[in-house]
Amino acid sequence: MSVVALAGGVGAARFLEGLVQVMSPEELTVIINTGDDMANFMGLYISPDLDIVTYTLAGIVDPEKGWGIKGDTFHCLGMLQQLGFETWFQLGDRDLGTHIARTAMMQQGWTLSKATRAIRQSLGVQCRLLPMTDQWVPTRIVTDVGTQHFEEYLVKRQCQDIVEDVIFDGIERASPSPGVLEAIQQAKILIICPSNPIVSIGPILAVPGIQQAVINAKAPCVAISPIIGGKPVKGPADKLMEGKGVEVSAKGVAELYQTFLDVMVIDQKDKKQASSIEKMGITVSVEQTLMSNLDRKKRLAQTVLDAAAKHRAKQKS
Ligand code: FO1
Repeated sequence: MSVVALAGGVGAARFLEGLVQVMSPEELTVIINTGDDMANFMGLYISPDLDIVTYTLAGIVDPEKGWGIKGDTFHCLGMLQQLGFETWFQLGDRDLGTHIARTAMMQQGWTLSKATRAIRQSLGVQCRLLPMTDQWVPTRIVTDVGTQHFEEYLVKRQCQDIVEDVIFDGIERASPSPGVLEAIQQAKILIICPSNPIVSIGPILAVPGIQQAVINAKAPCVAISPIIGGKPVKGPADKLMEGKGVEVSAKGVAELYQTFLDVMVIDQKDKKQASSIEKMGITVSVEQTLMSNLDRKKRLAQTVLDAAAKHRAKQKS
């Protein structure tokens, strides 16, 4: 039963942690956002969402932050600070090992896809992790104080600036990385993880060919709303949705996905939005979507698989 999930960072990774407990990981392909990537951060190629998903599924992610490596030290960063380098992006010593390895592989001519596969295999992650594209397509946030890389907006400036627009720089020249379109076409279930719809799922769908593949896919497509009670569980999804003129609600997310979405899993807090989402032709499943522990993650994942199976059975009847 091949399952394909579109994923961004922390929220998606937490959901995937439950998913790989309720299905065999070898049958799971995760297509991951690379719009957060920094191609030359102190000489390193940094890919935050690839690492968040890889570390989480490898069981080594820092559980509180949701990124970086549990128990990591920051001696290298301390020295860089002493040498006058900017250290707003907290790269731990073990985490730096990954960035150095990936940068070295890519300098030897490996694609991001090939480097990602080598890293996840070394860390014992059994499911397939595919960057959305092998080209660098940085997400840039247009704000009232100028245009900045997404990580600068999020981490360096702590989301203090007003979002006027979001640009996926160079995305029109990008192509899906090897295996992405085939995985979507052959999938039995497509899952849109609970990630920021604008800067995590948005870039993936903006890579030429991917959104159309999702629309054309035979598989039922199920999304979990990343917005609960009008607020994101974590991160700036509200600020980015407002910046793009999208209602900050489960319904607003459903509108962004309505060209391909079959089922939307929303939280009990948002059950009154079910009817307006159903009017878009999307089946709604009202659940406990806050993933506060592994058991909740597993149950949510099972709910998603069951909802997809139910939708497919309905399609056949
Ligand atoms: N997020 C922060 O808020 N502060 C950081 O210093 C930080 C460092 C960092 C290092 C590696 C990595 O893979 C992710 C990191 N993140 C950090 C998370 C990242 O900024 C975002 O959470 C993702 O890019 C969005 O999904």
